[in-house]
Amino acid sequence: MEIDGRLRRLRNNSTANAVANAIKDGAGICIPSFPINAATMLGFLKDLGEPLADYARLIPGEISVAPDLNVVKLRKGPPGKVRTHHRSGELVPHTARSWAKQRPRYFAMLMVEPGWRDGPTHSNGESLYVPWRLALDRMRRESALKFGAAFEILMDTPVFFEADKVREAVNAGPVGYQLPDSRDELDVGFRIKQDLPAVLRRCANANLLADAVEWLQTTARAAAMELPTVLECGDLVVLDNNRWAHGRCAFEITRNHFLNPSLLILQFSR
Ligand SMILES: O=C(O)CCC(=O)C(=O)O
Ligand SMILES: [Fe+2]
Repeated sequence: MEIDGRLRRLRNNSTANAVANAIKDGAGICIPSFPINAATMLGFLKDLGEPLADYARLIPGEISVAPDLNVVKLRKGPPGKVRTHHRSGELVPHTARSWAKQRPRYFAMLMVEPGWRDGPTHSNGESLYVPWRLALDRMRRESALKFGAAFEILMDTPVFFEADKVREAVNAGPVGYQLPDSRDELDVGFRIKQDLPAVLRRCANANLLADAVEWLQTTARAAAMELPTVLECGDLVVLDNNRWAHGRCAFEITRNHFLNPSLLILQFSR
């Protein structure tokens, strides 16, 4: 199992089965030079599972570019319609559909247009990927005692929270959960929204959980920032959405009145 957080690069003629096996092995996958075509992407990924509906469709007033795909970052749309799905600020490590009852097993993203990349490191919208296990291991090394208490809170405290805009049935279990094919005691899943610590601090009696989530997330962030991933056009990333967190560094949104053309499409699969 790769615990250094680096993505394993597979050839672009790899089968979905090869991807599933590598993911089972613990790896996060990157397939370079994948065709920039929504139908090809969905056709390839549907062998991994049934795609969950694009959540843009669950947001009133949002437009959907292709069925089952969620387009992020920025793109000049039709006149008068500029999509700004994500703010330019950093996205700290999180998991997809963390709030939802029906959670995707895999998370995939295809880089279409990376936008400006000539800023200092950590300011070009570089992608961040990290297995939660790597963060847990660092936390345990930092303090076994503190880790024991935090891990118990993460694994045992039931909690529910909502997405910012999407409204769908919510999950009411703990943020950490056992996996049927777990390899060791740190090989568990997490459902964590990027701003979860702040959300929890607004709830009654959730401060200890907020502290534990914050420790996990800041440790994951620090680890991911050591290895920011600069995605090239055509890089297709596929992750186990229980075991791996994803995020993104901040980026410049406009320059001389021009919008950063960066665009990335995502797909979720059960
Ligand atoms: O913008 C990105 O690189 C990632 C976006 C993301 O994490 C999300 O939409 O959930
Ligand atoms: Fe995300």
